[in-house]
Order: sequence, then C-alpha cells, then structure tokens
Amino acid sequence: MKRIDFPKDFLWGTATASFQVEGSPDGDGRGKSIWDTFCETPGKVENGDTGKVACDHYNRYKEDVALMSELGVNAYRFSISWPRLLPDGAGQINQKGIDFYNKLIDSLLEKNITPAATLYHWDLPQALFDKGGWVNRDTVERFRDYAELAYSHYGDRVKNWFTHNEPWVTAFVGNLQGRHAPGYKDLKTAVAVSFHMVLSHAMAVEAYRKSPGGKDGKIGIVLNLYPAVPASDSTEDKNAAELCDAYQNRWFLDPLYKGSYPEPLRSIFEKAGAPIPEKSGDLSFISGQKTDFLGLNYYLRKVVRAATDSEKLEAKTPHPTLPYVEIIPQGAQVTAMPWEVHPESLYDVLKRLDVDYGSPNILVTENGAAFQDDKLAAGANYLIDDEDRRSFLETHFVAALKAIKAGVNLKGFFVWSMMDNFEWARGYSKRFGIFHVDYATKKRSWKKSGRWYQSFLKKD
Ligand code: IFM
Repeated sequence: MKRIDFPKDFLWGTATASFQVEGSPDGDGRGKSIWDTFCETPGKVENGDTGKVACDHYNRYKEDVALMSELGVNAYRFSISWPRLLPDGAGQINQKGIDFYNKLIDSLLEKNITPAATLYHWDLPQALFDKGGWVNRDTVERFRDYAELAYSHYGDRVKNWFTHNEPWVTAFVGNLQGRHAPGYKDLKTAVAVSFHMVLSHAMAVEAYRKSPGGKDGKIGIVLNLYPAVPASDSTEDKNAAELCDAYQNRWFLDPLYKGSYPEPLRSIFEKAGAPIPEKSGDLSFISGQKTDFLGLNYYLRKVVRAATDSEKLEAKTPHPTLPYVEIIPQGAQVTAMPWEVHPESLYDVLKRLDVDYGSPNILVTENGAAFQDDKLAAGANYLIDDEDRRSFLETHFVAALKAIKAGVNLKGFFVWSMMDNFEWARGYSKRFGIFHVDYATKKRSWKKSGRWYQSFLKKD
C-alpha cells in the first residue's frame, strides 16, 4: 500500500481540537467554557488535569504548522473555540480570538496545508450553558449565529467545514453517562441535547450555503460510528446488536439522511420520559440540508451481547432502556483506552455508509490510538518507538484503501492526533499523538509513527 494507490486529490491530514491543545483559557479575552468548569470540579478529570496550558498551541501554532509541513500532510483539521470568538457565546466579539485563527489559517496556507475547521468540538461557552445549554432551543440559534461569524471571517480561505464533532459524545457521554462536561446523568436531557445538536447542524449548513464563502466550499458533520457486532448467533445477541446500532449510529445518521429516528429506540426513549423535543417540520428541515461530506471518526467496533438479569441490576448496561453489554473478544489486541484494535471494521463501517446512506462523500476525520509510549528509541530520528501505533495506522490505511477499491467515496484521512493532548476525562494520561509532547517543557518530538507517516506521504 502506497500513497499513489489513493486518489490524487486525497486529503492526508492530522487533527486536533481547540480545548485539547490550545491552552490559554483566559488568554486574550477568551470566555469560559463548560470544560473549564468541569476541570475545576474535583474528581471529574484524572489527576485533576485541566486545559489551562495543554500543548500551548495558542502560542506555539507556528512551530506546530512547521512540524506538519515537515510531516508532509496536505490538510489539517482543527476546531475553533466558540468562547474565544464570543466570550459569552453571543453578542460581544473578541477580536483577538478572531485574529488567532486568522494567523493559524494563514500559516497553514503558506505551507500549502488545507485548513479544515470544526465549529464545535465540545467547548460550549459557559454563559450559554447557564441559560440551559443544548437543552435550550435558543442555543441552536446562537450556534447558527456563531457559525455565521466564523464563515464571515474565515470562509474566504477555509473551504472545508464541519459543524459538530461527535454529537453522540456531547449528548450521551456528557448528559447520560456524566463522564464529560457538563456531567449530567439524565436520559431526557441527553435526548433533548442530541436533537438540538442535529437541528443546529442543519441551521449552520443552511447559513453556510448563504454565506459568500459557501458558494465554493464544503460542509458536513463528524460522527463517531462503530459496526455493532453480535457476540453470538443467538437472537438475543442479534437484537442487542441492533439496539446498539440504533443508539450509537442511527440515532444521528437517520435524522440527517432520512429525516426519521430509528424505531423502536425512539419509542423506547419516549416511554422512558425522554421524547425528542421536535417541532413540526424540524425533521424534514434537518434532512433537507444536504451536506457535501460526512466526517467519520473510527476507532473501534462494538461487540455486544444481551445483558443478563444480574448485569441489568448492576447497571452494567449503557442505560436500563438499553439492555446489552459491550465485550472485548478474548485474545483481541487492545489500546491503552482500552479499545479493541480492529481495522477490518473501518472497511465495514465505510461500506455500510455507502450502501445504507446513499454513497456519501466521506472523510475519515479521526483515526488513531492511545498506547503506552514507554519505549524510548535509541539512535533513531525519533524519540518514541511506538510500533503499535505505527502498525495501527498502516492497517487502517489498508482498510481505507480496500473501501475505495470497493467503490466507497472516501476523500481523505486525518490521523488523530497530530500530537499528544488533553484526552478529556482521562486528562494527560492517554497519549494519541504521532508527535510526543513533553508536558513539562512542551517540547514536541517525533515518534516512529510520525516518521512512518512522513515516509508514506513522501513516496508518491
Ligand atoms: O480525543 C478524542 C477527540 O476529541 C474526539 N474523538 C475521539 C478522540 C479520542 O478519544
């Protein structure tokens, strides 16, 4: 497998997100986000880690762009911090925040790296959260206004946009599991948030089409999707896998592409007191806002089986309305998260999107892995010998190529992540980077995986 085997205009990139790398939360007038608050709450983030300094990308973006140029990528996916542009989420604009992304975008373009911007990668302005956050339909309109502001400043140069990153995580990890900001454990809230995020995506797409830059630019949403595989051939496990698929995948894909919600899950949630707060016409509006591509974040598959009665009682299931448990097959290779390593499932999920959702253009917007990174390389042109991550990337590139050969409209691949960074509730304990970050000095160093990607990109 070589770069030349992929389409000529394929986007090869790396990805990061504002809160995970930037630091400088109070710098130059940025407002507070729900993740600042979450980090300040004892016990929420491992080791009490925060995003205060992170990778200091806010001050070191030039160095990071230079590294990406040396790496040889032709694209970079980053996210814009809403509270940097609008400290209160709406109203007063923070010019210094606007300037930061102008400088970042210009540095990328100078190095011939295509910028791909995500509008929302989880750092909701605290001021909007205080007014109800994503449960409040008003936030949907504030998101549209924020998106318009971003298009008006950057739309002349940024031609690849993503509205939301992994709305499933925002909705269900943040509001049902409580592991992410804002830390709620309430199904009704989670379902309302999930709907408002999809609605706000559609409004931001509509606004993009009307913006001057939208005439020749592209926009889509990023979803974290997983093949849901039954652990056995039993009817119970097959039903469990279907339920998992509805919850993890179709809950977002169906409203976006089909204007509906998967049954019976919609009715199950409704009966549990968690209805979708839709108004008449919302769903047809959502599916009517056609996108140019779908961003796929692929990390692992979900192998599931029906929960036993005791597992249900011990709350081992995602929720009482979702009576299944996830398992890791015996002998499977796992990452440090621990997530099963299963590259073939990347092919499966790409193929499924192609068949079930009308052959959309797809970008793999995230793929990568956290490993221990405890092997120092001696005498090499890299610091860390992360053969596990190198091989992870290679096998996933192979699966992507297989999908292209099978007719999937795959247009790009972004490795998560450009560098080690703040891994949300896991703090800095999990490293996903292809560049190592020494958190004491902020020094970036090559890993073997980065060198491998570099030589892959060079050979065409
Ligand atoms: O770090 C996250 C990223 O912010 C969203 N997708 C998954 C990554 C790894 O957990």
